[in-house]
Amino acid sequence: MAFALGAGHLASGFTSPNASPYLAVGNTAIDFTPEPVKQFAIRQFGESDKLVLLGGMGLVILLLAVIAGLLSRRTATPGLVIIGAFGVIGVIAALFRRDLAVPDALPAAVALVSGLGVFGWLHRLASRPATAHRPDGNTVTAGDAGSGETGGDDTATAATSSTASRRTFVLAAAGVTVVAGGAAAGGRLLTNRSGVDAARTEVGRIVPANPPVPRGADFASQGTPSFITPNKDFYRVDTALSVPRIRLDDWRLRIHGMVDKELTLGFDDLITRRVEQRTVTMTCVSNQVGGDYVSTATFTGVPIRDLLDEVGVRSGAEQVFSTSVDGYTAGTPLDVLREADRGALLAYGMNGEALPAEHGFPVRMVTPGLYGYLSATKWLADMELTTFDKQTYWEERGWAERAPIKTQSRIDRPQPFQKFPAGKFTVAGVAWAQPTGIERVEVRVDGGPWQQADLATEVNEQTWRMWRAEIEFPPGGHDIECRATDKSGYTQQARRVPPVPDGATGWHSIFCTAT
Ligand SMILES: Nc1nc2c(c(=O)[nH]1)N[C@H]1C(S)=C(S)[C@@H](COP(=O)(O)O)O[C@H]1N2
Ligand SMILES: [Mo]
Repeated sequence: MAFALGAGHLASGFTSPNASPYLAVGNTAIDFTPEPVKQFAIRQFGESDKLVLLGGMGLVILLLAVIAGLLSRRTATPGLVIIGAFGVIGVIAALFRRDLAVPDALPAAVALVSGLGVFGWLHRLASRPATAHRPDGNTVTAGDAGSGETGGDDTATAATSSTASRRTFVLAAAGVTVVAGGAAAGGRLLTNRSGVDAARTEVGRIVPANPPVPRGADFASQGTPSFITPNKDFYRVDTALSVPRIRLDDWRLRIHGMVDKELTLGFDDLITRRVEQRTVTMTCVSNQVGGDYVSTATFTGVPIRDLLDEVGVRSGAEQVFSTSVDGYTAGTPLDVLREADRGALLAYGMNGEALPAEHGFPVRMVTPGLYGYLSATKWLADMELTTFDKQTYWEERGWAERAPIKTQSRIDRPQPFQKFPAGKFTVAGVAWAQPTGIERVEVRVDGGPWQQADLATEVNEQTWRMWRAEIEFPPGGHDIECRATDKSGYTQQARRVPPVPDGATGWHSIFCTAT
């Protein structure tokens, strides 16, 4: 099993990284996982959900391999059948994935054939000792190729020879495992050959540095996040089991559908157009109240509005249906993309460097004020102007067609269940209401009167706003709650609404103890 997976991974280094049987099957498993299970996994494991899935798959495969081994004590057939079934599932998974083409079934086929071959060989080793010595000193050759059965008279022979053959088998199996590991590592190296790191350095040279953040834009020394989220800390949510690695020269973006004239752009074509820099707070629709799927960065890119003007949008078009290199799809409402002040970008720069591979290198969408799932396609490959009839990845799974970001606030200090000395204590946090902006944040303790918090300097209405309030805490346990009011006059309501289908709401509340 290990050899099959290793060989498949190596072969995927020559085709497409996602064609590795392990990843193709994992990605298919994600697609077929019922939405509630997915929600559960995201809640339980957060950004580690993919590692958990890959690890879980590993365990299941290991278990199956052990069972296959035990079933194959007499003949190789059960093991061959299980490996064969696995290989066929891998080939089918590769053939039916939207992000893979027919040649991408090759790694799974390599895994299938090599898995069968290696298993057959190991099985023969395990069941056919080469030579053995009878207790009486006569040398015999026991067993037939492929048959582990020994005659009734040869019990002693079988015992001795099985010790010898076991040693050979264990050595061979260990050797195969090492080769499998080497093959998997080789596949990884080949994948990285795409030179994404070098290309990122290259692109980084044309990304301007971030503008200075206004003084007082955060209360980081009092427990809020820094105003700009460093790229390495920026939240990450996507369906990609392995990060797509795209060579700059291979990247193309096609804009088509309900347009007057279709456009296909390479990276160099894109960056010759007018470029803007925008500081935006992004957040995920699956973010729970109080959650941390929210981050802020300065993005550099080409206004989507300009490109829409260039291709000439036909009347009747309702959304930009975008597709990523790995087959993810999203539908961004056209009216939002065409708003004069919205500033949706095809971004290639993030905080003064090229987009990190995890965040969509070379080009992604960024749309201020909309949840990421329908407005922020990473590893962008295609934009089609269509009507809302065309369903996207998350819509097919019950999420909303339109999803403006909901006004939200979060307490960052104290942390839940934190203990601190009774008396004056500064409670601090963050609030957001892109693209409207935050007007006011209030805090209350133990259901008492609302107290207005100090707001940090506003950077723009498309970003979060930090807040803090100094509060007197008598000794004992306390519930702290916060609520934000945005510039439209809307105040967050208490009732907790879960993330599905268009974003969570409700007041964040935490329990802490003043000692
Ligand atoms: N290709 C692709 N783009 C994607 C996604 C994805 O799964 N695949 N997830 C979206 C979601 S749900 C969110 S919230 C944002 C997150 O962007 P980030 O990972 O850079 O923070 O990317 C969006 N773009
Ligand atoms: Mo998201």
